[in-house]
Amino acid sequence: MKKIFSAWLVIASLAAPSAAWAATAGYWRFEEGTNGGLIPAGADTVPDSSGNGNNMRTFDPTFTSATYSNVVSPVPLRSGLPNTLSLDFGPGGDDGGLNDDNYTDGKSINNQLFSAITVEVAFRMDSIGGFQTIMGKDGKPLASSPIPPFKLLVRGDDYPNAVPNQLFVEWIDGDSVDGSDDQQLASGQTVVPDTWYHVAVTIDAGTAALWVAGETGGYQKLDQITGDFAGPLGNVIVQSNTNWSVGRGMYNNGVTDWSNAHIDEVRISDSILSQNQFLFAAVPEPASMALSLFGLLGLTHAARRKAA
Ligand SMILES: [Ca+2]
Ligand SMILES: [Ca+2]
Ligand SMILES: [Ca+2]
Repeated sequence: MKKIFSAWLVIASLAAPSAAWAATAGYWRFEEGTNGGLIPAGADTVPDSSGNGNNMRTFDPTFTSATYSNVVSPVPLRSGLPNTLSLDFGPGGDDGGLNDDNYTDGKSINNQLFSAITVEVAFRMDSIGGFQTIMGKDGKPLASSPIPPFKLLVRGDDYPNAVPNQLFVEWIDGDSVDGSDDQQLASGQTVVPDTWYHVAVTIDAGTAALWVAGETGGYQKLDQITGDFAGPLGNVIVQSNTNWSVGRGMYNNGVTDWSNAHIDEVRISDSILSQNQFLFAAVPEPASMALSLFGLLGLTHAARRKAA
């Protein structure tokens, strides 16, 4: 028994270094408010729970504040932390406009260069129609393109492949010189309202992937591309000292594409997280559960035989 225990310790310590490499750059949980309440005026009003001080703010809560809501994802967080509030963007709360956002005004994450990145967010559309950005990074890094550094949105058209209202990710990679550095991932599925989607976008120097889990089932890799994404400093997203934003995006250097959606648990990590490190404890369908259980039983059986 002791032997087995120390063997596990060795395995655990071997595994530890890679776990330590993964660091959270920013994690906005929206747990700080009260149901039905607004974001207060001023700086640092939407705290970053990563400890890195990348707090967000809203522009002016008389009209740009999302409303704290107790409508949250039915899928629990992998961390085991309770999730009680999201932010409801769009009409209602402060005013009737589609004009809510919050952003990392002047924070260090704006300048952070990622040699690998995982961007995670959960959202539930309150309505579908038009281009609606869930989160993004502001700016217009290329003279030849209106695209901001990063944008995760539900499209208002049927691009690509004639699939209406897809989840779409677009970013300008690190060695940005022209429009060919505008990279895209698409879900291939129409987003429907009143349903939670849990998204993880992973980008390193050579591969980018779009993972999505719904309200049931595990995370699924819906798209993957390969390319040359790293810039001279190793950064896989173009260098630009601009805000990360939630609730809207940018186009041609102007704020736009506001969303009517509940958005929650936004996390940016400085490495590629694996499927079993993603934010939500999305459980695979019974069929694949049975398969992995079968695999486990097989392993136990093999171990027994070895022991015997
Ligand atoms: Ca939350
Ligand atoms: Ca508003
Ligand atoms: Ca809304």
